[in-house]
Amino acid sequence: MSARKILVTNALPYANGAIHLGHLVGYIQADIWVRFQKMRGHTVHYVCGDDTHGTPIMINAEKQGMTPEAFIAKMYDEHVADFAGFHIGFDEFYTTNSPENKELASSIYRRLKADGKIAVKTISQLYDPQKQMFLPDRFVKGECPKCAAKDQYGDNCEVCGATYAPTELKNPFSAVSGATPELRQSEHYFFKLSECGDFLADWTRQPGRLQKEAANKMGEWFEAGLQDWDISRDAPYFGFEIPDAPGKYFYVWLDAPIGYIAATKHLFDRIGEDLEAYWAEGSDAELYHFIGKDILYFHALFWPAVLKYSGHRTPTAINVNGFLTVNGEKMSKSRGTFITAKSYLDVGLNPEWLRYYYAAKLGSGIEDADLSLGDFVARVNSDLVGKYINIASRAAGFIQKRFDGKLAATLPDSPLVAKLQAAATDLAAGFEGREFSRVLREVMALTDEVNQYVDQVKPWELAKQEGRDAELHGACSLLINLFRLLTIYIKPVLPKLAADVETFLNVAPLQWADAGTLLLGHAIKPYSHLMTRIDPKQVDALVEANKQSLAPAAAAAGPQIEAIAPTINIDDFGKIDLRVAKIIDCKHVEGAEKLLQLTLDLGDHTRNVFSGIKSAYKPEDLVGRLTVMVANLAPRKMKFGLSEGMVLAASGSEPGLYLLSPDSGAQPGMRIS
Ligand code: B3M
Ligand code: ZN
Repeated sequence: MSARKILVTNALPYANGAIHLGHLVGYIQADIWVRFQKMRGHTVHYVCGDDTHGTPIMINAEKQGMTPEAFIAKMYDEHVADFAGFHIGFDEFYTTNSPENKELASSIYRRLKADGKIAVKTISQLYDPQKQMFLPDRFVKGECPKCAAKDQYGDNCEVCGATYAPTELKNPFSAVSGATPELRQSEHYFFKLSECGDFLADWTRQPGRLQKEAANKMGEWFEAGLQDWDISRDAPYFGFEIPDAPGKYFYVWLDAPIGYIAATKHLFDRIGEDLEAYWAEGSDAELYHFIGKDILYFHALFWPAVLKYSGHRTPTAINVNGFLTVNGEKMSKSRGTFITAKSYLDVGLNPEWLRYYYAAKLGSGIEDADLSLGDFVARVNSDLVGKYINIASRAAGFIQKRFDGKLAATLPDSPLVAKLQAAATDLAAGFEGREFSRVLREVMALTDEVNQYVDQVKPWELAKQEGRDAELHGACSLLINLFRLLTIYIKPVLPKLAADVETFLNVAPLQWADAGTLLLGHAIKPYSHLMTRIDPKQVDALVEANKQSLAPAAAAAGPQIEAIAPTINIDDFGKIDLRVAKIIDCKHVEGAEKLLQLTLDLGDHTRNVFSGIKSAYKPEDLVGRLTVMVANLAPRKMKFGLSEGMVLAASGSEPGLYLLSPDSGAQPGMRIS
């Protein structure tokens, strides 16, 4: 098999937040695939880096009283530590805020412009007069134009699901300063994606380019028609200024994927590899981007077109992974399942337990993966400790104590050697195709067969019987060899464990081809414990830590107090009829991520109200409580039914929603004034 030249990237994590277990699905998947390819002897470069530009980072840095550069430097160190903690073996983890990326973004822009792919258009956008900055959609808030729900983002309503332009919001306000935004015009620079349809249609049709689900999604986007892409943002903006366009900056998503090239350049300058051999048009190297399904649009439309029309090669394939759910639900801060990578490591959980569990869930498709915490404990303890480690622990002691640490020169006849060696081909195909769940199922089936041999041959019985040392030596040497073969097959998933086994076996780092050989008459090292079982209490501690871990962070950073709304007079206030209401029933709303359905008792009648407080409350915890509602709000027809009022809850800049409760003694129907 000829050695391949392979470049692999993962999505560049925003330098705006901690790495969480959801992020790790894609990183662990790519890392397993890279490790497998390196075991096969291919030349593989694995690059990534922090995605550092844009308004959110600029605003967050300001909130923390830091320069953006200092803010992203701190986040960089945290991300590097998190990935190292999970054995994500990047050859280069760089940053988009780098001189290489600045130079590359400018030169790519210039080539697109020379190719006539850049247009300048004047657009209207909401502007914050107080902060003197244009506001991205997510930084404008207001009342939903469809259902009048308050405090909705500028692009979609979380209560009724409507999507709209920020200019359609009622009573809009800047999420940065609270000021009322003004509509202003500004020149923007566009990449003419609308002229790239034929190339992109052909590019996506190439076999192996995209998974089926991704290709179908592309079809929908082609159907909808490709729109030119606004690649500029006005000052103030943390990013790279566009050449010959003072005050105009590259939109973060223009220079982010160019960060893949910049990270490659930074690595290749260090190791003396040729950048053009991997990134120039006509390159024979393979290029794979591993990404989450939420950023497919950028990677399967904008990015290949930008590469193509700036004289670069295009990706060989885009490998998309689904999202993570925990215990069957979206990760949730209130349930403590929005778990950061650091908190997983801090409670002492072995990162390879998670690597194994994710791999056992991952196939080549884009399905979401569920981390069922109970199953996680059971599966890791059963598969890794109960089955795989068990083989070595049953044999190693006898080799050490009875045979001076030396394996037998010949092995007893057993079909298992041939079977496990023959599995290498099919398992390699499984790893190549990212069918990790199938690979591990097959490896565990082989492990079961080896354990059946252990139960048949019973080394511990043989050891007690006179004159059966040769049999004991042969059986234990066979088991150690079978254990070595299994280790080769799970090494991409469990690199640290495999390294410990290599030390125990006293062998050089195992490569895939080593499955064709055996250890005969070979001296091994004393066996030491290779992996402990998961203690369920550690997982409980992890969930608890994540319920609390967000509160101290908020306390440390200090909640940001929202600006007081514009002044009203007492008559305005008098129009609002606030009442004490008793929650007499409360249910989840099928298909709504944020809503609970409340039945409220107002003394002489009941009301049906939908409320966006699901993230903070379980229905069973609310029944029987008194709360405060706006009783004379016009009923709202929503996606899930008619909502006859609104309950009041407090919220701030940090996560958390707090339902208002009147003092004890108040009765349903009482008016509040
Ligand atoms: N930072 C979004 C994300 O973290 C973005 C990826 C950039 S990859 C060039 O999912
Ligand atoms: Zn709405």
